[in-house]
Amino acid sequence: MEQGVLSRINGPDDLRSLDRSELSELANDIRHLIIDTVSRNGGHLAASLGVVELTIALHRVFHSPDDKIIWDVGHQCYAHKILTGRRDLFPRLRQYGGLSGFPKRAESIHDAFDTGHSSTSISAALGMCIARDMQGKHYKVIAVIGDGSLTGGMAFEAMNHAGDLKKDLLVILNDNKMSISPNVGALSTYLNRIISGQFYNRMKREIEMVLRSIPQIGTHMVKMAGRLDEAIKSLVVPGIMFEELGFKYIGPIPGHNLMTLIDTLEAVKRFQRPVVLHVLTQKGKGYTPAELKPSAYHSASPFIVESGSFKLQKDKGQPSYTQVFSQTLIKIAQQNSKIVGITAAMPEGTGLDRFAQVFPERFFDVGIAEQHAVTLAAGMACQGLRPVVSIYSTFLQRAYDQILHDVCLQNLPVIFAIDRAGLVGEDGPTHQGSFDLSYLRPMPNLILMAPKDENELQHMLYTATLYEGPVAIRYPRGNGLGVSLDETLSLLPIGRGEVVRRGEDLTLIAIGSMVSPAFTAAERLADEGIRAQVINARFVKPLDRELILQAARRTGRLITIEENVLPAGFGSAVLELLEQEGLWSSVRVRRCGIPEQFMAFGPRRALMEELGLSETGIVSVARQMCSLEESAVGCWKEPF
Ligand SMILES: Cc1ncc(C[n+]2csc(CCOP(=O)(O)OP(=O)(O)O)c2C)c(N)n1
Repeated sequence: MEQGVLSRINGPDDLRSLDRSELSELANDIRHLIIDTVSRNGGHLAASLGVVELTIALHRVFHSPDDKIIWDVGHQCYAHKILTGRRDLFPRLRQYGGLSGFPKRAESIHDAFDTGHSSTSISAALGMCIARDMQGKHYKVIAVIGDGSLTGGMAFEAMNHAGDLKKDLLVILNDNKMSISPNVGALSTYLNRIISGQFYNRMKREIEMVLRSIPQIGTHMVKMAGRLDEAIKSLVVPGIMFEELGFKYIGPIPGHNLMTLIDTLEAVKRFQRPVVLHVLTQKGKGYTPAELKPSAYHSASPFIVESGSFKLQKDKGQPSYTQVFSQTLIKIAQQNSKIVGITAAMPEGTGLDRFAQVFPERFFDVGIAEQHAVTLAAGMACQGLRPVVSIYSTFLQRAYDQILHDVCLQNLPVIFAIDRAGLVGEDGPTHQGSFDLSYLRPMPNLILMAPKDENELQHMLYTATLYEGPVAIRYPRGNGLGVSLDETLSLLPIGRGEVVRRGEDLTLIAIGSMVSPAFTAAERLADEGIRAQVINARFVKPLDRELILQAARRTGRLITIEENVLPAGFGSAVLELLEQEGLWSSVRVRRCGIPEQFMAFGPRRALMEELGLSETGIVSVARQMCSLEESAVGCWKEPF
């Protein structure tokens, strides 16, 4: 691909040697490379296109890697990667073994901090400022945070602390009015008022009203207000909220004007105190389809550049788990007026956008605030509502204590619909949903289940809405199996699994997404003369003790299969059960799952194959288990 000015940039130093007049050409080249690559590999297009000029300006004015630039969430870091020596690797963005879609310290010295989950940048930046000052060093630290990510509580916790410590810290508020969907909440309204100048006008009106209400002298004072105008202006600076938190507020400035950005950053660089620079950008800037539909191009699948149409039509073929969750919830909510839906800034991703269309008054988007979402649900449940909180597995990690302390401890009927559980693929280790069974399993009172297909998901959701306590249902990213969906929803007995295939030689006990490959594996094993029983466990807690113990006693060999890390996961629960029943030495157990490691990025199918979480992998473990035993080589019992 022809790269023009960009072909001369092998690192940030080269950028500083460019003539100012060449910078907008550079911005064009970067945009082309980003659009071309994401159209083929998929990725976070809209956010990255929105900060091309800001990134150029930052690297022109500051000196990475000495100065530290921390990208909140990190999904907007593509231009940063291109400018910091990774231009030629960029076509392998998000490819197995290629460049990560997020900042990675292990990938480059210019990536100051690993990000992926939102609202962490100011805390990390402040930590670096403290370290810098303690070590007597003099570099600059810059956190770039979006208006969406600023809705996360952690960002405020960090600002509260930073304003107090008065460190030399620059926070760039990249305000494009969007989270993934349009940003929500009072803070977003406040930022909009700053942008439109309404904030100052409203404050001025309110001050005038107060003056007028003062008997006799008030009207006279209002007449003098012209003279007071300047005084009022300085009282109600647009970023008063940031000023009150101890930051100097500068802005808002236009975020696609390179000269303004560079000049402002040069000026701001001289401050040695906490500063918020408010920069206005447009999501998707420079690619019309993304400008028009920023949400659709937030995390884009591959598309055709000329038309903007996506190569994989998301709505074709069998419905996704998310769609089935969404339509089932609407169906249930039509009968049950207590149901409310809660999302933390992911209405489209979780499918709750459709619920919001049908029940706008029963839908709550709380912003990127998973902790608040969960405790909000707890409060609602206390007062008789039946909240369904839908959050991706990886982001629910944020709300651990809220699930434990605010929901489970009080045994409140909150339903957690955990989407993207298991491996998610190209977004990589920050986004893999591989820990939820382990982090939820120890929580008393919680019912934890995973459906074998999209039809069972319907019944699980229905069952959860009738249960008088907390329930979590985890289901994977992507399409269901294409099974038919029962018209009538039925109540599943809590803690009961099912035998989906009979066999005498060994038992495959699978949970959720692993039931289908376990079943196919058993069919293949039958061709080789190995008779495998297959159990769909349905519940991780409570376990179907009776069914599992029966299988253990009858076949003497168990293989547990889960799309979750092995420590503290489903297989561990089965081992604990065997230990409790004194069976651990007489039953041979092999656990299949994700090892205790952060899974790299790559196509989900390839990652699953690599881990042996596929029909072929299961067949080979079963074969080994049987043949090794026959030759008396060893025992497949996993050590505790
Ligand atoms: C804790 C957490 N929850 C949810 C997400 C999913 N997510 C990724 S980007 C994003 C929106 C971020 O909005 P903003 O900070 O304004 O950045 P923009 O994409 O608009 O540039 C969300 C909700 C996340 N990364 N982390």
